[in-house]
Amino acid sequence: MSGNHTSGRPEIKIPEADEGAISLVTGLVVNDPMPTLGDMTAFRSERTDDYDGADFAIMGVPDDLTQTMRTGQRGGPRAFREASLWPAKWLWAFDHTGPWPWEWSFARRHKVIDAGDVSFGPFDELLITQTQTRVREMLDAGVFGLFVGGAHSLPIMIIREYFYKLGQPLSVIQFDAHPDAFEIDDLVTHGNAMYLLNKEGAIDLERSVSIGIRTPIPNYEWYSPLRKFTGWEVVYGDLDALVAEVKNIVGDNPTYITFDLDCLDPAYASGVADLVPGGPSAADARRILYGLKGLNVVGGDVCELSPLYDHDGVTAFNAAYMGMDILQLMSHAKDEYWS
Ligand SMILES: [Mn+2]
Repeated sequence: MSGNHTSGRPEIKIPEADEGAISLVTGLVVNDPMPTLGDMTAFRSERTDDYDGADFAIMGVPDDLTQTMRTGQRGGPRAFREASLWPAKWLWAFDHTGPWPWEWSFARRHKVIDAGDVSFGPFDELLITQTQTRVREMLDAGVFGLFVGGAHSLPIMIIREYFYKLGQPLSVIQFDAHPDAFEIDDLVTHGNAMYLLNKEGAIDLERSVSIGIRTPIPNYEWYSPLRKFTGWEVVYGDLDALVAEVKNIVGDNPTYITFDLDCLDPAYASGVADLVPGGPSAADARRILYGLKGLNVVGGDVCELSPLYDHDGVTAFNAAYMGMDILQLMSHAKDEYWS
């Protein structure tokens, strides 16, 4: 290298825009780069631990220590963040509408932050204490969360804290192939959330539902009040009637949506721990979620995403869209119930 030739090089002309940048691909003026560019925060939200002024936060819990089937869910939050950049472009693209089929964008209407991941050691119970501590901080700041798993033990730790904070049992809408009702008292596992939360008084089973169940339903007396929609009721049934029944059961109670991705038929979600054919399509699941608009949704999670088994990344994409839909429900509920 010798000499300096910069004096002779042509000027680079940058396209002008009133706001944001111009996408050189679409020609649209957008505030957001293409999904393949930039930092991987959830839905392009700001990565910060500062809850000041925030309405909603997304938090990852990269745990598969509590998983007994196929593992790899510790990679779930990262895969979710990357996939979330695709629906994110629709959150920021237009003023007049939200991402299909929603009327507005939760990200434009409310302040949403990416609160990062819960941190814990590889072998110890810090998973539980650290997760509950961080959820407690979030709720004490007046912020509601979308949580990304991680194994489906996640709702145990989160709904506990919602119960303490709100001071009343929550309604749960559980999307799942499995009841998660094993009577295991002393362990936080991916298979006993409904049992433990009911035992602790944190959920109101008579005002809760499970959707997509297709493994044996235990004959426990405590479990009988819960309305359980089987996989086939979802696949072959009338979804409008299903949605109406769910809304009737839940009413206006503070509601937490826990979405175990194995609720989806394995055709739409290979990247999970325990696959059971006979579940709804991604389209049917999104139709149900959209139908729940108007419920008092205060939080939710998307669990069991294991990138190790996720062919084409389609499970992660579906996880991101289900997560977006849950945040849209929270955005509607915020305006209706919590403003
Ligand atoms: Mn499950």
